[in-house]
Amino acid sequence: MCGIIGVVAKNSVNQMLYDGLTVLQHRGQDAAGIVTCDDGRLYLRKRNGLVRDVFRTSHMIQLRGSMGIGHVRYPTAGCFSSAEAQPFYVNSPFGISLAHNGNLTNAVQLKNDLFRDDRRHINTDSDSEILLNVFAHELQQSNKLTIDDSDIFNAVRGVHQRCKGAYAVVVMITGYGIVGFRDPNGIRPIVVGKRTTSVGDEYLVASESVAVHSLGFELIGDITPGEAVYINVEGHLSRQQCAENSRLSPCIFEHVYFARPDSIIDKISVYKARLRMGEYLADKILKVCPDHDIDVVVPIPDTSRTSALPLANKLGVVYREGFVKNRYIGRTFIMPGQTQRKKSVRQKLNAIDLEFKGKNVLLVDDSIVRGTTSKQIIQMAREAGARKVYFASAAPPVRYPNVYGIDMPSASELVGHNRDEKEIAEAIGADWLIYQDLTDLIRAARKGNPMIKEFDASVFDGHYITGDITQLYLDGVEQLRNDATQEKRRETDNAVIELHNSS
Ligand code: PIN
Repeated sequence: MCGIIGVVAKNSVNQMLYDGLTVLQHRGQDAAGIVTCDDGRLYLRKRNGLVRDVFRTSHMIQLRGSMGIGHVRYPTAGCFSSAEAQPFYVNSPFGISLAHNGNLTNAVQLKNDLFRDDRRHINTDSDSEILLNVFAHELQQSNKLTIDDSDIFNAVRGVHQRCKGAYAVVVMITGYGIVGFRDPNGIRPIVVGKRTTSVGDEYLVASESVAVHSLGFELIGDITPGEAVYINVEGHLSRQQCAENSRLSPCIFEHVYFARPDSIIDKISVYKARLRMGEYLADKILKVCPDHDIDVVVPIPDTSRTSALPLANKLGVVYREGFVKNRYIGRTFIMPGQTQRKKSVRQKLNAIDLEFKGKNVLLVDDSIVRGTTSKQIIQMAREAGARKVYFASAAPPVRYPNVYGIDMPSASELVGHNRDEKEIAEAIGADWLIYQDLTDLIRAARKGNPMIKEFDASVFDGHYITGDITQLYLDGVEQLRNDATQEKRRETDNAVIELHNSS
């Protein structure tokens, strides 16, 4: 998962892009980047790390201009080095920079085509570089020295014809403006905002509406599936549908966990969707277990709080914050000879024993993915003195890998893969486990916008809406994710050795 932003303003955009990326930081903490454009020149800063660590005052001063785009990246398979941080840049035609959230499912084919047919070299494993080169090639087809709106929309049309998968994209064309577009299934979110100033209109394109509001812009709305929005340097906006067959099938996992609750995606309030998830899950508990003996409902912070409260209310059971999260979790220092270890859940969460002692506790989480965290938390609840530990997941079992840009483990690492609910309960050590039904999860999201006919819920039902996902592709994903993990381990070890040698 990644966060993207683009701004065309009347004054410097560096601070706005920085602030926007900070509110989108939950979408990716692995790398950050900003490129701005001033007087036909581009200024770029991108590195691995959090927004606050990547940009120092000295970098910000360099990011000149009243137009720019930015990106925060989640670690995705194959993308670990700073060279693969976004935005990416190509110098022809015009100088184009691009930042992208999603995943192209025909990246291998495209890379081949770009080399053989378009004579373009791809220098990284990032599919954003592929997307950028496809866009650049398509724009080049206009064969003009000066381009207009229709040339840009035609280029997006070309991208839709060639690229498959999920993509929400911001592109900056040097000297022209910014383009935002979304794949024909509208899997990943992207919105547009506007601000009117005394010197004219300013526009913003971002992954989530929270960036629009927090920067003092007004939300115009979502970019629709297959649509492109072009804002030129003068601050004029034009938009056009650029795909032949578009339909809205947004990713339901945004509502489960990824998006901020204060965002509105495809007209659905993420916050309200999560409240409904809690209510519907309570209805299910009351139906399958009317004589339950739950004494207390405890959310696992943070996301599940929004669902856990209405869930407790509907059950008529007290809601208690039994876990405290450390907001200042420090970094793990790699010492020579050591491989980086993951921080344990215990360093992030601590139980308040008195909320557990002698009680039957229902822990609520937004989802169960690997089940490793859930297992440790259940153990912590027992150590805090709980009599019985029940577990409720506001989402259905995650059983299939994600191929649309969500950083999920491979199938074999999912606790829900090839296990029924009883086996999952055993694996995570719960006395009882209850999952949201998929129909209820969809109902919870859809109530916010009944016009949506279908969601991408592939991680729950294995139905990949782009229709191009074969078992062979999934096997490849499994292989890549495993290889990528190995590769990352090797890189860490090499970094440690280097550190050792240089000190
Ligand atoms: C928690 C978000 N949420 C917690 C992410 C854990 C699955 N995990 C998905 C539960 S927060 S596990 O919002 O970041 O606080 O099943 O893989 O162990």
